[in-house]
Amino acid sequence: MKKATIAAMTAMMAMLSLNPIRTSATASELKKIRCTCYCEDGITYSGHKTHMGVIAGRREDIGDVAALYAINSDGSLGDFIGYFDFYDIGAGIDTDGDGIGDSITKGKSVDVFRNNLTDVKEFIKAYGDYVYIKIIEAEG
Ligand SMILES: [Ca+2]
Repeated sequence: MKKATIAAMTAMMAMLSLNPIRTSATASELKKIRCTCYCEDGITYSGHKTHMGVIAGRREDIGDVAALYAINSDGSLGDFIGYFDFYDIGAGIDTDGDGIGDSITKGKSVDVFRNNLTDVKEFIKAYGDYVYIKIIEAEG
């Protein structure tokens, strides 16, 4: 092989290794969001049984993944909490005074599934009422 061809191939291979082929998943910007917890066992909107790692969100987020991070006391990005599957939906907190929960459907809050009330209290004690969220959209 000619030196130029080898150099071109080497450069191409270097580019490939630096820029591995991305999956088609895309991630939203980090945003602060109200985060509540629930612990009612059951079948989620998506048909999966409730389990740790499930999160309730907007209907259009079903199938996506939420990366949650704590918020430090100064408002900066805190510890990574975990990845959660948007398997469930819900109403949430009433934000417009009509007596009907709407914060989840409006995308103003998410609801994290915990196994029991103790786990709910631990989550809230550890992270408070707000978290940072990044939504990783599933393919398609
Ligand atoms: Ca409402």
